[in-house]
Amino acid sequence: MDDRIFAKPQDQIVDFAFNEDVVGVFPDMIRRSVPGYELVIPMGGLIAARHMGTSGTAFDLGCSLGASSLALLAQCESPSVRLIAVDNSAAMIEQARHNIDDARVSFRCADLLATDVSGAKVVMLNFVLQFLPPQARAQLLGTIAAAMDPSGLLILSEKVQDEDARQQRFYDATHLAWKRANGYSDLEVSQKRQALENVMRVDSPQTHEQRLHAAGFADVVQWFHCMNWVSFAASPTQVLHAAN
Ligand code: GEK
Repeated sequence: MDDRIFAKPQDQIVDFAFNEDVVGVFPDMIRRSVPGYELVIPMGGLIAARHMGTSGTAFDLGCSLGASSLALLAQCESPSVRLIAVDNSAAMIEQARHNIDDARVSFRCADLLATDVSGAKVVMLNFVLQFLPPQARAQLLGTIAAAMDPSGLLILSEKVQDEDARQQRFYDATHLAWKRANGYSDLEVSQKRQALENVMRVDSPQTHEQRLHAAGFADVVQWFHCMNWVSFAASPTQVLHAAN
């Protein structure tokens, strides 16, 4: 279904929420709003699947409709792999359950901040940290680094803000042009921006990288960057640079 959520003028813009209305249009919304989404998800799934091998447990935290889970499973034939997909939006989890018919997956409607990822070989956090309270982010990453398999893999994808104001202006202008080219009106763009203002607070790529290291991820690779969208692969031990 086409995303028309912000197409009509709204008297009062309320904070963006991952409710039933958003679930119905989510694939269209994210594809038209996030440059690189259609590359980051399958490529992240491939990186994650190579790391999983033929056994172990993966977590898709903030799974929405399960695109990252599907991308990993598509590259992984082994029946011994387990995947736990977590989202605190009941509407999202219900639809994800409906979308994914794979006995290797279990779904949890839960707060990812309270999710135990002990022993995980892979943790995927795709476009989710940006919606968490900024003060909770370092602690979450520290908990994941300490709990996961020491040679496990974290995939972290995010919207970012560039530290260089001139560069950021170029990205803003290009993103606006891209959204217009994808059929969004100026009204839709501005109403959505207002709705996200209090909900999505983004960091710079440098903040992400420093925070990953401080949290206990010794090996960090930034493998994707397109304007204000980045993705990192990170591990508590130096396994990524040694990968072949
Ligand atoms: C994808 N990863 O397609 N606990 C659990 N879920 C949460 C929490 C929380 N505390 N906070 C937010 N969420 C997906 C896309 S969307 C990104 C992720 C976007 C969930 C929220 O309900 C929503 O489904 C998801 O994080 C963010 O690869 O819409 O830009």
